[in-house]
Amino acid sequence: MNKLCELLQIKYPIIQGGMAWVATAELAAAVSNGGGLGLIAAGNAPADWVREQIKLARTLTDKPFGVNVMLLSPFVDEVMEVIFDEKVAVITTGAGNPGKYIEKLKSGGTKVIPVVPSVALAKRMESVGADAVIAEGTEAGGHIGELTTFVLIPQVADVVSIPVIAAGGIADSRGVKAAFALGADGVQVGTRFICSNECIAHENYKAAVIAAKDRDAVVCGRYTGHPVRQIKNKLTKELDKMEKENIPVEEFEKFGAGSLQKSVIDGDAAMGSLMAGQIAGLVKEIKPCAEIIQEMMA
Ligand code: TUI
Repeated sequence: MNKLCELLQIKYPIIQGGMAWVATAELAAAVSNGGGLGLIAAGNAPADWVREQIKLARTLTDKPFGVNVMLLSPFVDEVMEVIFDEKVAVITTGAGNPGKYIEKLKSGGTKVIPVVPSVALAKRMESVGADAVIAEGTEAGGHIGELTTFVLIPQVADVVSIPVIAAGGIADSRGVKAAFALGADGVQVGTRFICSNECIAHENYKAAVIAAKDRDAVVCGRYTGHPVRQIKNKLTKELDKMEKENIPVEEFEKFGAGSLQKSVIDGDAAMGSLMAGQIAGLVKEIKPCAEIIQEMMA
């Protein structure tokens, strides 16, 4: 049996990316019901919201699912408490080092799978008890690292013995095959699941992903130290202008704050942040999660 499927007790080695606002209990349950691992994205949400979503997901699926924790969230400590209390099967983490939470989570039976943008962090995570790592290339959407999936996966696979999950640029069966050829034990898929029937994102957001061409998912805010990949629109043009003019980072971040909710919930495709990976260019239609998974495993 595949190492990742065995670890997570799932049918297919596909896990869903943690996408703030987009990845609710509905999406998580649909991916898990399709045989992958669905995740609720905690994003910057308060702990009570996360608890409600976990309870909702339990009414929608009897399969394992997880929570994605964004480590820069102001509520991260409370969210970790909820995850411990609710005995969530697995968490993935992003935008930081989850080391200080691992021991307690594992004592409660929660598996911990950090996203790592480098070989060094992959090794460190294995040494502090991570159950697997997600090696995420710069092709991914949202907050990204520097290295491409193609160079990161084999280098991480060479130095850790825990399962390696490839992320960034994977949206069909060719991407899955390539990831396995590079040494991965599984894949994480984000952008492709935005365009699923079960995803609650506004139809304008899904339409923007479908309309995106190969070079449309651009990076903004490199100068802040927290670069974010999103689909080109009025917002990214204004952010690029602010970056060129060297506007203070706090002002830049204040300007972008709340823009993800604008796109995902309000459907504002001009001034909302349309976070998506480079592979958006390959996504052409909206389908049920189970079909997306079947096609990727074909
Ligand atoms: O986290 C993501 N994607 C995200 S988080 C997010 S919310 C946000 N928005 C603006 C700025 C910052 C965050 C939107 N999309 N993907 C996983 C990921 N993790 N990408 C990169 C990293 C990462 C970076 C540094 C993981 C660990 C890390 O470690 C630094 C350290 O502490 O050693």
